[in-house]
Amino acid sequence: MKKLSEAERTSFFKDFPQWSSVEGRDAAKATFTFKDFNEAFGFMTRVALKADQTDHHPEWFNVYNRVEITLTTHDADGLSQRDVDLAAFINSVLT
Ligand code: HBI
Repeated sequence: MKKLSEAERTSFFKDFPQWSSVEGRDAAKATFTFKDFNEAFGFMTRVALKADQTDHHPEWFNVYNRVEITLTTHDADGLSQRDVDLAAFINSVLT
């Protein structure tokens, strides 16, 4: 797995405005807020099944209706196309 190029990284953050870069780390983070825990966990379940299928897993943290997600590719030590694909899937689940 190779890291995104500088140009690919720039277009990722432009095309996925919910995601922002992480201080001191080649990663992207976003926070999503839902109506309640049921909706938050329903979302997490969809993302979890996708992560399992693709063998690419988010770092995430949930409190009640809030889900904080960090995407990075440990095997590449930075953002890769796999993170872009998972961010696109997350967007498709949200809309
Ligand atoms: N998930 N985010 C992320 N990054 C990885 O590099 C990764 C993963 N899930 C599984 C996985 N790598 C496997 O290829 C093994 O390294 C466990």
